[in-house]
Amino acid sequence: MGCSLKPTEVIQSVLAGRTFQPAKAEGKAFAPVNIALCKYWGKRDTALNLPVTSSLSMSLGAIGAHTRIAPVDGPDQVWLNDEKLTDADPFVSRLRAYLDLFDPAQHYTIHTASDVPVAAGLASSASGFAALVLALDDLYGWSLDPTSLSILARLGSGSACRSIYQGFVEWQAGEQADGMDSYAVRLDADWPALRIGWIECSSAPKPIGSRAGMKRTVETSALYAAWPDQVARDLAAIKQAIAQHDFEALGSAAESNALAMHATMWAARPPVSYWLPETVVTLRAVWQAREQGLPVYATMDAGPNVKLLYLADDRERIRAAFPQLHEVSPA
Ligand code: 2P0
Repeated sequence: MGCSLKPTEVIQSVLAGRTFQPAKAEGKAFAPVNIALCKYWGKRDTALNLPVTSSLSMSLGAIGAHTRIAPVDGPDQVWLNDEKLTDADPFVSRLRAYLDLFDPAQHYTIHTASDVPVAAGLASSASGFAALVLALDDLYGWSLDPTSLSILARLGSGSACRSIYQGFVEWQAGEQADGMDSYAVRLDADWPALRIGWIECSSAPKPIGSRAGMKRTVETSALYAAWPDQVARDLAAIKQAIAQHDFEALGSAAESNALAMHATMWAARPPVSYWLPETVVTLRAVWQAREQGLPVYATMDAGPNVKLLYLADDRERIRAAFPQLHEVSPA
């Protein structure tokens, strides 16, 4: 439907005449990490990061990225967790490519501190791009609404559009070619007892990034055709489970959704596999604990580590069953 736009045209349209005149010396912002309960895997437009399906996530409260940005005359200067990065660093080139979409002539000093554990396989690009957009909005005094901020964050990294909000967040896939209807909304729901933790299976670099992994899956996996229907079912079940605080319904739909996403990857040619032997050992331990009566479910993203879903009341039993658990839940 409609006409596709270039990323620069989307930005011009969203900014609607706002200027690049700083309103203050430095823009500052925080954005949370989000963990998808119903996953985003596959794009219908790679330039605009438009997804094939909607997705639904939970933001992790105070865990995320803190970003400060100030204009400079010289070259860009980028610090990550107090370490100055070189221009050759992939983090810097990705930031620069994104900032070029706004104004290629403007350079910045950027400080980002991420309290996402580096080895966690928790999507740090999502909180990073969301914090960057919020910091630009602060610097230039744009006062954009959350929908506009979500669209801008999506152009940096798809899942970043969900990190504009706390709580439960749905990224509505939209249908338009220009993606102006593809942004995140916060669900009118909360569930303070719901917890997320993670178990490290490996800190080794991933064999393939999620961007290339999802492209290969869409292009070559015979199972990908079934993915949109699976998402439609899981999304409905997860939204209902959140509304009713039905933990078993939530956990079972979220776990099945994550495993189905990985099944589409395994069927790609060549296969996209993030799993290691430790991943399988951990998943089997989760299933065994559940069989023995412990309410715990697993979810996984584009990496070998396993995230656990559980309720606050079961925390001590979960810690006893999984002593290696890192608790990251919003609390
Ligand atoms: C998600 N992931 O929903 C899914 C589950 C990984 C597995 O969003 O190319 O870094 O920047 O749009 O957002 C990771 O993909 O990809 C991701 P781009 P992104 O959380």
